Amino acid sequence: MAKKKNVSASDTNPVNDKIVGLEVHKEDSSNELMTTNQGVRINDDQNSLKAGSRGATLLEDFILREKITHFDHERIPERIVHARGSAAHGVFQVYKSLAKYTRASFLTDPDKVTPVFVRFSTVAGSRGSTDLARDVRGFAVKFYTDEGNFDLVGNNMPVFFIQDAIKFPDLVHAVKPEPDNEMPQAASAHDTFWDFISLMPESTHMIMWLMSDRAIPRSYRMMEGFGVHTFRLVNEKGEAHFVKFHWKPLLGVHSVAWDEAQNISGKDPDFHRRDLWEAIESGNYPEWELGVQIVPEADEHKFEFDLLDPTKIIPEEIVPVERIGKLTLNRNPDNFFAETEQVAFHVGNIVPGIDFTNDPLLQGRLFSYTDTQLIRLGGPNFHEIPINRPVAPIHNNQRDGYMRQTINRGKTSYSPNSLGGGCPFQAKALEGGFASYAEKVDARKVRERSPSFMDHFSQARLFYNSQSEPEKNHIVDALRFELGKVETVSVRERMLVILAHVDNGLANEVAHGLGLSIPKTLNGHLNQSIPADADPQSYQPIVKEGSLARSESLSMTGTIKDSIRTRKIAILAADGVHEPSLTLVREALENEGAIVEVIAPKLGKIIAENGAEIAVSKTFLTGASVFYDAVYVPSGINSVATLSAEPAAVHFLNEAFKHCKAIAADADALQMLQQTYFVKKLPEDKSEKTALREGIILHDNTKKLASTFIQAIALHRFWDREKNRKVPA
Ligand code: HDD
Repeated sequence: MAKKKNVSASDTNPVNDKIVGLEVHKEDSSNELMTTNQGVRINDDQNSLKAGSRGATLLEDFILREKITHFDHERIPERIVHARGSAAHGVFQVYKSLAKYTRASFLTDPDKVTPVFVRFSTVAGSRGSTDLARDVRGFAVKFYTDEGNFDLVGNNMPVFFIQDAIKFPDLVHAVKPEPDNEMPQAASAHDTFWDFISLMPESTHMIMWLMSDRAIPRSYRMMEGFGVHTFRLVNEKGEAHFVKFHWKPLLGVHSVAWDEAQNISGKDPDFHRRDLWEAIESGNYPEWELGVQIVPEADEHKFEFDLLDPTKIIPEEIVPVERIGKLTLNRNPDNFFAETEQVAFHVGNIVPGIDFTNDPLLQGRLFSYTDTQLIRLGGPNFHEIPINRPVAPIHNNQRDGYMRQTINRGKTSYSPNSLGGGCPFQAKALEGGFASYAEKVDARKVRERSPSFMDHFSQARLFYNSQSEPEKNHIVDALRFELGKVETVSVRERMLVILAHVDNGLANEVAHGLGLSIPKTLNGHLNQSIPADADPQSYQPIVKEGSLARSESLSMTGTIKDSIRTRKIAILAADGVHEPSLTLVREALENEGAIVEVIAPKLGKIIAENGAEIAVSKTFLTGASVFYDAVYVPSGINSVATLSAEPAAVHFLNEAFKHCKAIAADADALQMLQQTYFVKKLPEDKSEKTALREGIILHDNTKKLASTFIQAIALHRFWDREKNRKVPA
């Protein structure tokens, strides 16, 4: 049990109870002889057993049969949603005891280091689809606490599309590739998705998030996570508080541009997977703080939205997020299938001190996750798969079933029993036994939606109004793109009506791009999700203004922008480069924790002006500007001349400009920039202020260039560049 600090998050070879537990299941073939699954040594793995060297293969070849049979069964069904994912091991540690709110041991003992396994994912695409799809990202954390597994199965957006789990299959059918032709892959930009959304106004708030840049993160390491639902924390005395869980990345929240995302999807569909893997391999352990918004039970009805409605946030201005602990990912899995693919999360995996609420989306999820693992992992013993085992011991009377691993001893597998001495004993609350929060329930059974769930637009508007100008433009562009791909005009029009309920300006801009105008009246009701015998009026959205005009934390503008740690920077160079400049800038960047790669016309080495040899990381064929956060062109007459004549190098710069990245060049490298289309936009003065406004750093003093460049990269992107929207590359 992980009671004491047996690991520090920054250990290079971290070991914790879960890692030790996994160890016994590991196999390593180094220096071993090959065997069958029965342990028989194999003498020839190249040829099947035949009747003569040109004869038919013999059925008795048990080596061939075993190998092919296993191969034929190597695939399991992919997850119906969140099929595409990447995961890592890590640890969680709380800063100070939360005993006031919860009895969960991993939240009350600051000395306790709890092993975790975290899986990030996209939602709609298949296992092999691109990481850079416009989509929600899953953020699922399995805490192997000493009181059992707690799974926080969240997303990188704090709200959801629907309010009731009964609509989940409809939502997923609508967003998945269309059933007749299985198109498009990993994309919501198609008719069925928007048809459904346009009939379900409750999805409007989530749509704002999905159309924002949050849906195209720069890295899993640079996105927030949210538990979405309101949960309960329950303390030793049985007192409960409502809680919303947040993950706050220590590298800030950053996204790529949509055009960049589409480019990356072609050039490296594994971009996020690779980024996570490489960060951990290089010791740049991703970190998040766990935040909680806590609401006393007595305040349940004090808000202008319903705490049980998963399409609503609690604005941080109303209930601040308290940061209570840190998650560090410090170890890559050894085997993708065994760990990342077979991990089974379940929002219903809770521990004493944490409990559910009546959020109808959460309630439905409580059924779905076990059910899906039964088909996906093939039986009721998936909890025995090494990655799913708790570090807490398991003792109960469950037995047998497909692939049972545990060899339960003794005669009794029932309770009560006397033959087994009554074992295993039920645990009293004082012994850590889970007791559900005794919420009072006094109600009629009905299929209804509470009127308190019917305000679908005020928080969508709050989100939109909280965005910066560039962020708003991106939402308009995203909607024009998505609805532009929709072929049915009536669907587009219905969406315009929904958008007009959020913001007229937004709806008009989208309409303009679609060559439509916002319909004056809608044929039918806004909400088409109405029970047959209900009064349609009682299901229509309540259109009202929220009391908050803006909420800072909804925009990415104010996120952390003071570090270039783990950012990837390209240096464009060729033979004849001025080595001292290159080295000075490279070292300055690396000292700040950035990853620097030299891109040249060919692989191998380049010979600098002073004869120094510089190793090349990528060529213009294998590297592309979309893989980097910024680019630097050092001086050196021959190098600059070669690059200026290289269309791929010029394209590299043009594209970096288009995607609003920091670009630095030695004054002597100006010839190179003169080949670009943005030459006319080069800043006239070389002051630091201008450089940090424009994101273009031209300097004859390389030291000054380096320091300004570092500040510029930390700013992430210079979105204002998009004001002039003519940005070909
Ligand atoms: Fe779900 C997977 C997150 C609503 C049914 N969900 C899944 C995963 C995440 C989420 C992160 C991937 C876990 C992993 O990496 O293995 N899901 C959410 C969030 C939701 C949500 C944040 C709303 C707040 N989900 C939701 C509903 C249902 C499901 C309403 C069904 C009623 N989700 C599933 C599932 C999946 C799943 C079908 C697919 C694979 C799996 O569970 O293990 O059961």
